Amino acid sequence: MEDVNLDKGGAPHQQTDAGEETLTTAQGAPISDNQNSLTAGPRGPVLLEDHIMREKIFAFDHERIPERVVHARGYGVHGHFELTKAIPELSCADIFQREGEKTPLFTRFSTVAGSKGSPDVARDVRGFAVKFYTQEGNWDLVGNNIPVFFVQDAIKFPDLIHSVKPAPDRAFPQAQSAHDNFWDFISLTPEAVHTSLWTMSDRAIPRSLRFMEGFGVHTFRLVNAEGTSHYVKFLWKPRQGLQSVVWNEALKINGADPDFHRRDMWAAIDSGDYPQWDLGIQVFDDDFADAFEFDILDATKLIPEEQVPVQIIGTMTLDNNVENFFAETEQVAFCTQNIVRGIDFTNDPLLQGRNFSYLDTQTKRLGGPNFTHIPINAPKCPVRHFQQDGHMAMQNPKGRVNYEPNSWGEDGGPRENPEIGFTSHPNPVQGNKQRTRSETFADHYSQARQFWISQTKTEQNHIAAAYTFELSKCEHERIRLRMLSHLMNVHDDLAGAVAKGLGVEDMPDAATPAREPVTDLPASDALSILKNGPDSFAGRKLALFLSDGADADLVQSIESAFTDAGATVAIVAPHIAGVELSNGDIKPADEKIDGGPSVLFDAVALVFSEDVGEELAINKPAQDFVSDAYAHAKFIAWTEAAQPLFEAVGIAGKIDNGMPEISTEGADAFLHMCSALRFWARLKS
Ligand code: HDD
Repeated sequence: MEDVNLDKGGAPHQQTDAGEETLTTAQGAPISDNQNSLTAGPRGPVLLEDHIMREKIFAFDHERIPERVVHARGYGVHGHFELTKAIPELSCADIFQREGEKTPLFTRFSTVAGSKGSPDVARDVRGFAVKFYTQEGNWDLVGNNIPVFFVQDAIKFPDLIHSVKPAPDRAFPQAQSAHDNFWDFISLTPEAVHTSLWTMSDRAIPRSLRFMEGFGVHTFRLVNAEGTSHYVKFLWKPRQGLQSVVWNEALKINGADPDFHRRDMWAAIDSGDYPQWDLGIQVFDDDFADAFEFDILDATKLIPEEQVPVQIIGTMTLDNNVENFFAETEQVAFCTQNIVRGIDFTNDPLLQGRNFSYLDTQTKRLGGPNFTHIPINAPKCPVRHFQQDGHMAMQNPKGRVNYEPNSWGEDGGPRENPEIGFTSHPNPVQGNKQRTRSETFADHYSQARQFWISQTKTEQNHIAAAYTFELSKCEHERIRLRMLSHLMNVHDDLAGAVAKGLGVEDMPDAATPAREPVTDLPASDALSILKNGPDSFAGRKLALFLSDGADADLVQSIESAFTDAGATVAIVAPHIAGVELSNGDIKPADEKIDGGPSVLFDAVALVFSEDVGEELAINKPAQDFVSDAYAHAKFIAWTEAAQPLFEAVGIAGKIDNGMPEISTEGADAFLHMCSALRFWARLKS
């Protein structure tokens, strides 16, 4: 029984599970009453003197800090990087020297356009930012789940972001690119066409943060102890395999569970199913750079893995959820300028601009220059310098010396060290000051076409459908047609499908390319999601939709087949209290049917008893559950009593090879079938 406290004469309050420690003010003074303000008499005014109430409300009023201007919605987790292949011949970075050594890290995933409270499965690029706490300083690899970017020069970034964010007059749409402003900007910025193919692909609606790749995007340098430099691209390859959802599913997930991605990450780590990514590098030299069809400084281009193979040098394991979201995920401050000895920048104009933006934005967001003192941002190696003071300074130099050089000998503090200190790679630079874009950046269509021809037919259909959806949200025909004029330079099939979807009969003239495409590039399998899926159902989630009287042996066999294989099983039932199985056992539910629609799961099994089939057939959430699973090409196992439900949603006559009737012996076969994740053949009919 909870203890209802009425002894203060004020409003009753309940104390459950009272702890031993005394509540205090921020100054450490014990508090006697946390329920009632100080008033003059029992019904009199609140006194200004109430320092306890004022302090509490003051702290509350100041709880929010500005959300990130982009990537506001994010989810961070702790983990470590283990080096599996030392590369001293390429880089003297301390983190790359000793095989088997683990470096702690913090990774934050995010969407770009939406505000902090926006839904997780918006169509958007995902941020993939990793802070490595190396023994020679923090290295931040601030990447995305898409290897290319919309614009080539940082000066265009504010326009790009303004165009995608809610329009300034009406403050909508939130977390969406499907509107005039975005497509107006993109269609007037041909360099963005390639990345727009990626964001119209299923890459932009990942099933889980665990099932997507990460890319450093820019070309960086690796520099070894002798000062020799190689170019490098960094890539993260998920050991879980790639997987995305389909658009109709994404729309429904956002309603059913706006926290779908963060919940999935939290649950995986909480249950000990730690996601892992291999860190890959593509290394190349000036000869390759000179011979490559595109400029390696152009962030709207990638280097196909077939041209420069990916070498795996280590593995990231994410194994620890944050203890406090604000302290860690919100206050973490990534800066592209945070590199370490052995890694260096290139002249990529997007990267150079970013190096200004991140430091600047953190100073604003976190209130001053001392954000490196916040534990999540503080290096885990010695930090010694003469920087001091400022808001919230927590690490000021001790003693009288706060300058350098000085003649105070051992008391003089830290000294510079050319032997181990950071030195910039001395690549020669010469040229007139000018505002210009190199001719070598001007082919905007070749890699977009390469991306298109590298996709499976299913993926191509999704891309064309996504452009059609987004452009159909543009009120102005000129914007729709202008975008179509670019797609005509990418591929006739794409332009034709989008034109058909939009109902365009008179095709516009194709856009005039800034430069004729340099080459007809071959397909690259690495660019497809479906060609790089997992080979098992591990890490995925099955919904086991049960009715009262469901066969207990069958339920048991499905549950153990899937959980033994590293998958999760959620029980969905008409009531949250659960169902009574055929053997009389009560099986509690994880979700009531209308709280657990099939869009939240990777595959579904319907295990009903004879006498409830008709009853479930008229249950609307049950109907949606089945018809969505069918429409989203999911594998559906069923027992005979599900037939009335199939009939009610019009699929009784369409049972296909992705819909096995299931018996106790069939659980393993169903599990095996589910490792293909979706039965795409269904959507072709
Ligand atoms: Fe950015 C945040 C990734 C271009 C300016 N960016 C931010 C985050 C990621 C990226 C993952 C979130 C970090 C976190 O979780 O806290 N940004 C990219 C990538 C880009 C890119 C991969 C292109 C290759 N960004 C870019 C440009 C600019 C910025 C060109 C400015 C000129 N980005 C910012 C920022 C943000 C940011 C305003 C907002 C919040 C923050 O930095 O910490 O500085």
